[in-house]
Amino acid sequence: MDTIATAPIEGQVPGTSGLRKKTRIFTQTGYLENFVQSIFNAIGGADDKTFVVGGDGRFFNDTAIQTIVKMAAANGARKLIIGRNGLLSTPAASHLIRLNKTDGGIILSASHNPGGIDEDFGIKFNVPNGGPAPEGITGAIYHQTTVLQEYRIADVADIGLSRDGIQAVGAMQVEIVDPVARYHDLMETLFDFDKLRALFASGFRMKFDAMHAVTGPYATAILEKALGAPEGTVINGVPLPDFGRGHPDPNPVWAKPLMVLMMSPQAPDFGAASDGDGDRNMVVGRSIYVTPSDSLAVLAANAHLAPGYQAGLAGVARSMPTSAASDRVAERLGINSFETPTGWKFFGNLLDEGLVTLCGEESAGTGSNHVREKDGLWAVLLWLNILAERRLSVLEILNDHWNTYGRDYYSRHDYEAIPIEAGNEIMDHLRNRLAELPGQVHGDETVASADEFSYLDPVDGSVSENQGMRIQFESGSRAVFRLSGTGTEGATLRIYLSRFAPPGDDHGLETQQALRQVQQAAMAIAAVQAHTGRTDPDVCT
Ligand code: VG1
Ligand code: CO
Repeated sequence: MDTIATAPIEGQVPGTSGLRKKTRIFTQTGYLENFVQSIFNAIGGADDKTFVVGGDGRFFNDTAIQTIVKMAAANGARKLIIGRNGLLSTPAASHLIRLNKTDGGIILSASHNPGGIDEDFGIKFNVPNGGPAPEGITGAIYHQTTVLQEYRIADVADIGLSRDGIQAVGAMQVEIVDPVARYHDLMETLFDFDKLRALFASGFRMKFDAMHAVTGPYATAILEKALGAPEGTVINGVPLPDFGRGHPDPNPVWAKPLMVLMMSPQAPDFGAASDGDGDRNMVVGRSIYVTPSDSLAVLAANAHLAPGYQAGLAGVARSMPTSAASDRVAERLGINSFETPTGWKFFGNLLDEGLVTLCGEESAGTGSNHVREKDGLWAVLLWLNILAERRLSVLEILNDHWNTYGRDYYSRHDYEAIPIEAGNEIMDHLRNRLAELPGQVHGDETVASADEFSYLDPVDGSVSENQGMRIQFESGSRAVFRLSGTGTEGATLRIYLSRFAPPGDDHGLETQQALRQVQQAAMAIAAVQAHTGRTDPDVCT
């Protein structure tokens, strides 16, 4: 074992979902090592502990895993459970942590950010409940990075990652496992696989775009092999270190070819995509894109049709910028609903306490109490189970939903890579004017209320402040402003827009058209053009 002297490295601050940086930063000597040692230090050492380790297969994944193996051994860990070839989707890692009752896990991913030597890399620590470390722990990890003086690493050869089974690294055991098998078992307990097989046998057709990311093997094993969907149902199914030079973000912009197919006369019945690490999902029907906020609401309203949820739901939680569509369902069902800050770590306590069963975010994340991460393929299977039971098209299901609950028109506008100062100025400027905004008229909108969201966790009493500016208009529309916590270049301003059309209203408007009025008011209030020179967003989802 070697103890290597090091010094704190600036800026190792975990964001919304772990530490994300340019790959070239992560590959600098000591960068990964410092952060991994800081994780171990923050949790009281790794001695005699067991961890799950895996990642989304992006460039540097395997090298990073070899480093983590040597560091875990030198820090006295008892055992590591690693996905074959270093691959584990984020939800599968969460499941393995829970199933094996480990002391946590280390997940290597920058999720929806592109991969490669000139792109992004990331690392995060998950706690024993299988979920992302809460702020108390990420804060402790960051503190460790600022005082670190040494790290421990065993001077041993690389291990083999390609063959399942147990091997020894000094006194530590390493078990290489099939990344898909246990996850597949779990899905079988939640969904009616016979019914899904019958659905595909009856001629139902879908395309699942794995975006050359980690979900390919999971989707192929479950959709094609277990459920009998025709070969070719899963496209871009082989994980690649650079995601085929794509941007593994399942939204209408980055999953464009799938969108084009689904809007064409050749469209199959159902389309779906997932992100780099498999925790996000996009759902699209023939000629209809389902916003993630609507998807959460539809899943909440119909989950009882799947065996795993037939007893009903305890409640539904959504992140604050997500539309209120799921609140309306919870209200009608008479179950709990919660509004949390952005990031899956805030759902953990609610799930652990049994206060909610489903959770979701507007950024294409949906999940349940089966793991403690959002889960892309799970959401797709739940949709399929609902479609198999209801025998309606996606469009019919949405129309029915909107007729019952009303429609929340929704879109997120991202202004990417703006100067960090400009991003901060916009937020400061908004914060300073919150008190004077109510009553102001901007274009056709009048501000009803304005505040900065902060969250009091009802389970552990922790408070998370500065979680975004909310502006509610008298029309019922809403605009929310946040700075992204996952980017690696400058700042990304996210403007979340929504407008409610009650049952009976026109639900057939084009989304951006429906939101134009609130968008113009939002741009004026935040003075986006004055601060950034930008008039249009880079990405609208
Ligand atoms: C984004 C999303 C957020 C999500 C996070 C991690 O964060 O908005 O909803 O939880 O990514 O998702 P931010 O801070 O950039 O807005 V994943 O799939 O990238 O781990
Ligand atoms: Co992800």
